[in-house]
Amino acid sequence: MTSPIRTQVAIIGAGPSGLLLGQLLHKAGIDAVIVERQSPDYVLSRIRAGILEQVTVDLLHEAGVGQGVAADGTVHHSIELVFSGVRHAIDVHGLTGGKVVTAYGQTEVTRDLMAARTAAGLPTVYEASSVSIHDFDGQRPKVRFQKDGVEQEIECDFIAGCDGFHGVCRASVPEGSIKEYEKVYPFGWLGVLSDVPPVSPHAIVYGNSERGFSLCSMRSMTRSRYYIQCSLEDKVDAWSDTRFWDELRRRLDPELAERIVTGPSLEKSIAPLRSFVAEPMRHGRLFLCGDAAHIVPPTGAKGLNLAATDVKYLSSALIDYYKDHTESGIDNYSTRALSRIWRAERFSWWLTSLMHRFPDSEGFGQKVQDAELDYLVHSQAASTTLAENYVGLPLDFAELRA
Ligand code: RFL
Ligand code: PHB
Repeated sequence: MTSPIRTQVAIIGAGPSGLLLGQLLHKAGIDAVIVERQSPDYVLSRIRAGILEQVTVDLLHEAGVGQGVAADGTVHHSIELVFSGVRHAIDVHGLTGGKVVTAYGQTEVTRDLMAARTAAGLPTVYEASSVSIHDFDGQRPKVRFQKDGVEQEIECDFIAGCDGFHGVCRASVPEGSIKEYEKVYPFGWLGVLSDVPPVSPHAIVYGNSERGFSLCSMRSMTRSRYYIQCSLEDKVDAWSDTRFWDELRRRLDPELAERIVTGPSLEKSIAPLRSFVAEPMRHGRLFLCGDAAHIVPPTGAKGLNLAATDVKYLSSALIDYYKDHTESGIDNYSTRALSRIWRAERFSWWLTSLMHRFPDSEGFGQKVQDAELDYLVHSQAASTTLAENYVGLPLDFAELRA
C-alpha cells in the first residue's frame, strides 16, 4: 500500500452529486478527493435527467459552472398534459409567480462540473476498484480502494456517499441503523435520444393514453428525448426505432403526432420505476447524498434536483463546521434534507399514479384517474399545486408561505 492520502472530505462517486459537492467545497476552501468506480467517458455516457429546477440552476452558478446552462439551457414556462387525445397547457410560470424550469441534460451538467474540476487541478480517482469505507462511527474515517492494482487509503474527517443507488456507502451502514421505504411500480420507461428537433420546443409534454404514458422532452433545439411506458418484461432489442416512433405517435394528440420528426436513435434504454428513501442520511461521519439515499420515479423530473439540494444542505453544513466550528448544520443535515425529499417523493408518486396506465386500474380506478386529470386542467387551485411542485419547492419550506 502507498502512504495514505489525507483530505478533509472523501467523496465517493463522481456523478452530479459528488462533482457538485466537490465544487462547492472547493469554492469554500475545503479539500476533497473524489473516488469513482467508472471512467469519465462511462459516467458521461449515461443518459438520464434533463430538467433542472431554478434552485439547481442557481446552485450551478454558485458553484461557478453556470455558463453552460446559461448559454445552452432552454427555459420552459409551461408543461402540457395530453389525455383523451387532447392537449392542455399548464402555465407553470404564471401559476408560480414567475418560476420556470430549464431543459439542460445531466450529461452536460456533469461535463461542465468535470471540466471545472480539471481546470482547478482538483483530485479525482477514476476507475477505482474495490472501494470500501471504514471507521465512520469514529473521528478518523477511511476509504480504501485499488487503482491500477495498487491498494490505496484516504484518511479524512468526513465521507460523502454520493455513489448512487447501487453504491457501497449505504450498503456499509450496519443493518438496524437504517430504515428503508420502497415502492416498485409495475412498468418501466423506454427512452430514446435522437438528433431531431423537439416536437414541442416550448414545453415538456406528458401524455396519458389508453396505450400508456408518453413524454416528449429535449436536450437542445436539435436533440430530443422521448419516453414511453413499457412492460417490465420488455427488451430494448424488441423495440426497433420504427416501432418506437409509431407507438409514441399513437399516444399523443393528432397535431403532435403529425408534427413529430423521427430519426435514428443515439441511445435507447429501459429504466424501471421506483420510489425509495433510506433514513437517516447521516451515520456518524458518513453522509448520504442523492440517489445513494433516495430514488424517485422520473415522472416529476426530481431525481437530479434532489441530489443537487442535498448537496447544497451538506456543503453549507460542512462550511459551517470548518469556518464557524459549529456542528448544528451537520446534526440537522438529515432532517433538513429528508423534509424536502419526502415532499418530492410524494409529488413524484402522485404524478406517476396520475399519468400511467396500471395493470389493475380498469373500471373504478380508471374513472377516478380520468376525473382527476379533468379537474387538474380546469381548476386553478389544482393546476397551481402541480406547477408549484414541478418548478421545485424552496430550499426552506417556510418560504412557501411567504
Ligand atoms: P449517480 O448519477 O448514480 O452517480 C453515482 C456515481 O457513483 C459511482 N459509484 C461508485 N463510485 C465508487 N465506488 C463505488 N462503489 C461506486 N458505486 C457507484 C457511479 O459510477 C456514479 O458515477 O447518482 P447522483 O450523483 O446522486 O445523481 C442522481 C441522478 O443521476 C438521478 O437522480 C437522475 O438522473 C434521476 N433522473 C432525473 N432527475 C431529474 O432531476 N430530472 C429528470 O428529468 C430526470 N430524468 C432520471 C431521469 C433518471 C432516469 N433513470 C435512468 C434512472 C430519467 C431517467 C430515465
Ligand atoms: C428528460 O428530459 O429526460 C426528462 C424530462 C422530464 C421528466 C423526466 C425526464 O419528467
